[in-house]
Amino acid sequence: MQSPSLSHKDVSFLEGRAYDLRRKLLLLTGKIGGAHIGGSFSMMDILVVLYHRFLRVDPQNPRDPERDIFVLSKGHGAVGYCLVLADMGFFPEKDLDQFNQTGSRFGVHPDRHKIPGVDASTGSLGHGLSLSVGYALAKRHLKRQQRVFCLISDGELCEGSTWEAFLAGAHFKLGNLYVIVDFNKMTQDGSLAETMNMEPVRKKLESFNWSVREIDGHNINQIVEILENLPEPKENTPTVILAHTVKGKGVPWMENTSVWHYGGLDEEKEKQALADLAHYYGRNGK
Ligand SMILES: Cc1ncc(C[n+]2csc(CCOP(=O)(O)OP(=O)(O)O)c2C)c(N)n1
Repeated sequence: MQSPSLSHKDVSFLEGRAYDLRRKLLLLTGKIGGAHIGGSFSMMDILVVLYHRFLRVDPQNPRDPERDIFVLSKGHGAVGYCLVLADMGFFPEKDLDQFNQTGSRFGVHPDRHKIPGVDASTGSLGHGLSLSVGYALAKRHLKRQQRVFCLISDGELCEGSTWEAFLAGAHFKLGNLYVIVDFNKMTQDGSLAETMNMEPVRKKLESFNWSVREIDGHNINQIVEILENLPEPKENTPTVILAHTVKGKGVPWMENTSVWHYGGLDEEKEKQALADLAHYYGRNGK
């Protein structure tokens, strides 16, 4: 279904950004020797829509006290996240040539003290949601209407601290807290079902008194629609969106496998990946 506020031109713009950023990530991977491709590709469409249409952030004033907060709890997705931040103008894209290189401000995980636009230093899985609860409590205490978004991986559902934070979010009635689960059903070592079966995830979250919604996390229309219809921050129930995604989305041989959780690309593989991505987007190599 097409969101009423979204024209075909808007959809093709957003899809274009997602394609371009996936492409840049493949090129960067070749350049720097390796990167977390799988989990960056699974969350890419969500990040593009969030940043281009919803988050109230100002690349010229990254610490604007009136901004919405975004916490990438799955910090290993930093390479994809930083490409989105560069695309938004938080820093020059060229700087990312130093990603994860010795002495660079861009480590494999994001550092809020070094990267403009990053609100939380993450990478040790299972902590971003607790940080977000703190942010949401603080905004409420200050009577500010900003929203706090937190993107977690499904692997983080295996962390006890994540569930403590879900408990706290409901207990403190944090309607200004919106969690998106990048639900790609894959971890670093295999499927989530094999690693730690978390089903039924929806029922578990509902029993923690969160409002639960589900979308296809690669469908631009669905992402826009769900974000457009979020409850107001003044409400009493926090929201969690289960975004069904595919690890490695866009390059068929990287999809649904933990092999491409982190990987490098030689010249031949890079060429193949770029061609397959272009084919997926119907771009014929452009
Ligand atoms: C506390 C902690 N334990 C282990 C790791 C190492 N690690 C990095 S990514 C990952 C799991 C990847 O799966 P998931 O979290 O579902 O991420 P996604 O599939 O979205 O990339 C692990 C275990 C870590 N970063 N933090």
